Amino acid sequence: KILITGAAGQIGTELTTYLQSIYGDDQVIASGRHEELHFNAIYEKLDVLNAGQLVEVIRRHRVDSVIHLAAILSAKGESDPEALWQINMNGLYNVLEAAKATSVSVFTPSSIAAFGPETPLDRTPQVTIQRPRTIYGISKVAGELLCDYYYHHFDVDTRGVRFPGLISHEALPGGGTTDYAVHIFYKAIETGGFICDLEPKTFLDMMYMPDALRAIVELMEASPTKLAHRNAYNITAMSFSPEILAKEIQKHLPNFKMAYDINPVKQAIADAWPNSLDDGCARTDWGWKPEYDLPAMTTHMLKVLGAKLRPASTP
Ligand code: VAH
Repeated sequence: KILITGAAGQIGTELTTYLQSIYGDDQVIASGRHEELHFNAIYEKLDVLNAGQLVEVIRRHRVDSVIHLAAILSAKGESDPEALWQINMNGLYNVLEAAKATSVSVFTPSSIAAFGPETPLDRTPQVTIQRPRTIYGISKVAGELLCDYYYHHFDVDTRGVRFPGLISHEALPGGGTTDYAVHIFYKAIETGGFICDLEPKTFLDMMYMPDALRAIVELMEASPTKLAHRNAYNITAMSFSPEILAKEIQKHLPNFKMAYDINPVKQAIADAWPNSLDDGCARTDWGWKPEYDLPAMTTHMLKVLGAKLRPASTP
């Protein structure tokens, strides 16, 4: 059985449903700090800072894999570094200690945020300089190293990927630097315009949520003998800038208007992140291959949200 922490988050919301469709509802235990979930799943109110509760839930449900998603994201972390360190590091430490005690495997995502200004930003290699300057990025590098430590020293089966910005239409992201690439779709349909908080030519790696969910399952199911790396594999699907995304949306909504009001904190973070990742190791070791490019993702996002949201009143 699979335990998901942070199951009400942007990834967790869709991952819960996706894993239920693959393994069956009774094989997936969603968990989070909220009292309840707003969708159908076996649910445990669980604080990842409560180590004893983690072990109890794992034992009671006979969990054998934990997908640890509970975390604070980059931009929100800069406004409260102490809270981020508590959740992102002590939460992960508790999950790894629980895994050591119960022999469960652990998937936890890293991020393109694990790279910094000294990292080669184009075709960023799998193994390279990692000196991020955000507390989020620092927690991601420390998390990668801690997960590798538990693999090498305690034989805990830890695996992870470095996610790029994730685009989805179910749960909104919770305070990331790449959030503009999600909100733009909602605003394009609701108001016909969007005020972007990153500069027009800011290139960032991005991925559509269906590809991200499949990557988690494919890595978790990969034979250990194929994994030259553990924490964490570079993976990407596309790289674009706000102005390129706006042009792609205008192919569907010709009247869509893009404006800019730069958020200096997010811009500084984005400028230190890669423009494009080299995900060759993931492709070679466990057959990673994205299915959604920018046109396909844009078409699908506008189709799903167009059906869900009230379109902009026609002028
Ligand atoms: C963030 N969406 O912006 C997250 C992610 C690669 C970005 O880590 O913080």
